[in-house]
Formats: sequence, structure tokens, C-alpha cells
Amino acid sequence: MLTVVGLGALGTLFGANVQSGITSVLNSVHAGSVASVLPGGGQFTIYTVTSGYPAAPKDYRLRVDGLVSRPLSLSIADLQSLPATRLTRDFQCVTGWVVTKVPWVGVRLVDLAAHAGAHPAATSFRLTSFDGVYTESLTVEQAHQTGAIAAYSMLDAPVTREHGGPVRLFVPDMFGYKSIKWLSRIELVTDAPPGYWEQNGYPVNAWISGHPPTRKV
Ligand SMILES: Nc1nc2c(c(=O)[nH]1)N[C@H]1C(S)=C(S)[C@@H](COP(=O)(O)O)O[C@H]1N2
Ligand SMILES: [Mo]
Repeated sequence: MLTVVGLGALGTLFGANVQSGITSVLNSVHAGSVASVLPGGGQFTIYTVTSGYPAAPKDYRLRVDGLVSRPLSLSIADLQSLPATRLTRDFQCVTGWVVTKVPWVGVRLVDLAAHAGAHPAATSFRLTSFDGVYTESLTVEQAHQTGAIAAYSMLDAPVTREHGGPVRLFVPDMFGYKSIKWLSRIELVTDAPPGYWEQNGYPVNAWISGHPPTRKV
């Protein structure tokens, strides 16, 4: 019994060391994508994996499609006419920076799915950015657990271009890389393909605490 416990602890320790080694290598790559730091004491670091901040087309639409009975093509006004969810939560990048108590307003992914008539077989959201490169995904279960929103307001103002406006994702309780900027498409699918940073080694399950929250959201 003691031997088994001992080996278990050793395995955990070894695993943790390997994990932190991987994470520190990844973090130097991730930090390399820093485009600028907000002036004036803002604590967000602005990230982009492309050469700049893409501008939304004049006829911007947020598409909600895939395994749905009513595909949606929403203007900002359309999105704002849907029931809004307000959240005030910390925002935490996996590289270590945190911004506390950020106010957000948007529409829950699960509400958009319901509005579009999501098929019961759809178990994941595939998320696309109009920057043409960044992608993310979330399971429908994780969308319920986190209360993730397609946000059009951040810091009590419309989401700025740098922060991924007009619409970005915000995923409470998960690292910032889940919160895809310049969101253009939400697709209901049967699989959750790994996102941009996940293809580069970060965990698909990006829980900050290592596990889903126990509180109800
Ligand atoms: N399209 C896109 N979304 C993105 C990123 C990115 O580079 N491109 N970076 C992610 C990471 S790693 C973090 S921590 C947050 C940072 O949000 P901010 O740029 O508004 O500070 O955006 C996430 N969403
Ligand atoms: Mo990040």
C-alpha cells in the first residue's frame, strides 16, 4: 500500500516537472507574439498571431451555423437584441498576467446555440477569427460550465479593435487563449478541434484551476 502511494506521488511529481518544463518553453513562444502593451497602466497585454489587428468589414456578421436548423447571420444590432449576459471576472493569460474584475457583456454561446436550433448531436463549438489564422473550440458542456459569451462589450465599452472587436469570446475560468478575438463564426460540430495555441502544445482543457468550477454558473 505504502509503495503504491509512494510511486503515485513520484509519478505526479515527475509529471508536474515535465509539464512545467513544457509550459515554460511554450510561454517564451507565446510571449513572443506580444504586439504591444496598453499604455497608461492598463494591465492587458494585447496579443495577435498575425502581423496586426484586423479591421472588421463594414458588413460584419457573426455566423452561427453547422449542425443547426436555423443558421444565423447576426449584425452587431442583432446580437445586441438577444438576451444579454453580464459578467465581472478576472482575465488570466497562461503566461502569468492577470487583470482582475473585468466587466463583460455578451450573449452566451449556449443561448446562441439554442437560438439557432442546435442539433442534439452537436457536442462542440468550433470558433473562427476573421484574422484568418486563430481558431478555438469549446465543448457544449464547457460552454455550460463556464457560461462563455460572445462579448460585444468589455471594460464598460464596445470591445476595441485591439481587444478583438467588434465581437470576441470570453471564457470564464479558462486561460485567456480560449477567448478568441475578432470572432466571425461559431459552428456547431461533433468534435472539438484543438485551437491555435493547443496545436502548439497548450492543454485543450484550459481550466485555470485545473478542473471545472464547482459553483453553478
Ligand atoms: N484572434 C486571436 N485571439 C486571441 C489571441 C490572438 O493572438 N489572436 N491571443 C489569445 C491570448 S493567448 C490571450 S491571453 C488573449 C489576450 O487578450 P487581449 O489581446 O485582449 O489582451 O487573447 C486570446 N485570443
Ligand atoms: Mo494568453
